[in-house]
Amino acid sequence: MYPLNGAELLVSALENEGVEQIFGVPGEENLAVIEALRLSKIRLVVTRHEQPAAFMAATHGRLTGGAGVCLTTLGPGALNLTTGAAYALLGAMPMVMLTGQKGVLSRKQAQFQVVDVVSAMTPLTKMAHQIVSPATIPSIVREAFRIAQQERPGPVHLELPEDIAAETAPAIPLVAPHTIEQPVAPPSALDRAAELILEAERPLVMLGAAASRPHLAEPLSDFVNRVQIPFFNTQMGKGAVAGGSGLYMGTAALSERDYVHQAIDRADLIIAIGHDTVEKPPFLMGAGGPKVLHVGYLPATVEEVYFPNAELIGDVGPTLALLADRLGAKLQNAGALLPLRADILAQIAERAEERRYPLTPQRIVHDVRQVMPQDGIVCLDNGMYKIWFARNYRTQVANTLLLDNALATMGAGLSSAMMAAMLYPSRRVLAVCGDGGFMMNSQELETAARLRLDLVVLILQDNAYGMIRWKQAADGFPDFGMSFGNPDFVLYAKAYGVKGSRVESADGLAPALEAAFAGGGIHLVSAPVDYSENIRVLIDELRTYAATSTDRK
Ligand SMILES: Cc1ncc(C[n+]2csc(CCOP(=O)(O)OP(=O)(O)O)c2C)c(N)n1
Ligand SMILES: [Mg+2]
Repeated sequence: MYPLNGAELLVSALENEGVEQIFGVPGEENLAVIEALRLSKIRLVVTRHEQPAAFMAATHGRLTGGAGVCLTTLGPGALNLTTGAAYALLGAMPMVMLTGQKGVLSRKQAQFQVVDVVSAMTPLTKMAHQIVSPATIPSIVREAFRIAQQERPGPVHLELPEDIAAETAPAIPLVAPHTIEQPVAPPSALDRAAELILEAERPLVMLGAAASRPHLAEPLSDFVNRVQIPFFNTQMGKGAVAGGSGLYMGTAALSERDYVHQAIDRADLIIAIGHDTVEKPPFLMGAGGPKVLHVGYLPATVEEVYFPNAELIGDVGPTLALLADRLGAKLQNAGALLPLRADILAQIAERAEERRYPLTPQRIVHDVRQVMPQDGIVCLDNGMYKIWFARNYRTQVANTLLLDNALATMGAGLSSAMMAAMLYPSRRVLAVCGDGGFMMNSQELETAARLRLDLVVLILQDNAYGMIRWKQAADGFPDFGMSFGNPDFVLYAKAYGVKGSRVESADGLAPALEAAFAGGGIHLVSAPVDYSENIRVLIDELRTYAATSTDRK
């Protein structure tokens, strides 16, 4: 084996971490790493822009808990990772980003393409570090993965200058990873939390973003089923407990005044499990509202709209099991808010089967649910439909509705779906994108086709930045600056050598999706959407409901 150069040592350290694939774009400064990858067990997946490489790596981290890896050259390539870094940082997704750099020991090309990438990455990562000697590679790579993967997970950046990549490395052993168990909450905190819950007359569980960590699905479901307290979730906490369970009260896609807030406003205690305030607030904490018990791996961040009254900090799964032991049969009021459930869910389900063309968002969500099996994965880009999916789509299995309510960037939907399709080739995977967000990274259709993925992409066409048009109207501004034209998506698909079809009637969406999945490969389905429902339901109807609901309190 020895002697290895810096690039080869880096790649063997990545193999040592169990890395199976790396997403990225080549450049002169990472050629040695690419050569080392060619000779390794790791697969190099070339993408058509660096941003989607980061989105894919981050989604690998999100779905598996193991850091995904992306690779770029220096300067322009590295800077194209910044949005992906922010996506992983806010979304708590473990990722390791590797970038090249000109030599540090001599600079034969002076400042050509040189920018201070480590400084640019510092505020966007948990750690950003330049490797200055091959001898440090085994420990720094282990450290990078440890930091990326441990709570709160996120991105790490390592820069490998080309001269260090080429330098002969000393024979330094790699550092073997090992399992680390997190501590559980101490008995005093568990007693206090149990007391709060037992005193509550109308308790409600909230599942936040951290509840979707891949290993938490079982312990969370156990906890909710043992204590029988009804629950709602934030957008990113969706699916953490089977949504079909009789305790599901809804998803807080808006911060206030939605139907689910009937339960939230009446609760006197919210047990917020894994809430991460990177999400748009699921409710606005304030004087006179419910008390909040924060349960998490880390203490709560204190915000104007979130300042818990008590905290239970530790490994969430085992901590919740200990909490449930303490509650046992003593819990009298667990189901106090359950009578509200039927009404909330009925309001949400309204108009789900309406035959209107262009299609209503409610009908789109309904029809997608029809064609997706329980374990099928829907990956959203960012646009108006995200609110409708978060609110109306019911999940039975953890991490089957992937959305970004943290950075909320456009352009990540297709990449996240590609990663899901790579990880779970036997499950149906659907990307849902607006016509704006899809076109931000649509070039990755070529990557998806090259990878021979099975993937359906639903494009919702309103020829506009629909979500901002909705906000603009809601704020009383005239309609301006929101519209654009589109390519013919069926022809566009064809140009990439993938299939495409158009939905042309109210009843056409479900069969089009069904046929697309049945046909296999990549299939683009474009459907026109009628967004007049945005104002009708999410503004007018909810305003009327809020005005009358004070009487019902
Ligand atoms: C990269 C990025 N740019 C701008 C925004 C602001 N933004 C949020 S939603 C949205 C409109 C999305 O349009 P589209 O993808 O067509 O979805 P629609 O709302 O029309 O369904 C915009 C511009 C954003 N979130 N991310
Ligand atoms: Mg649009």
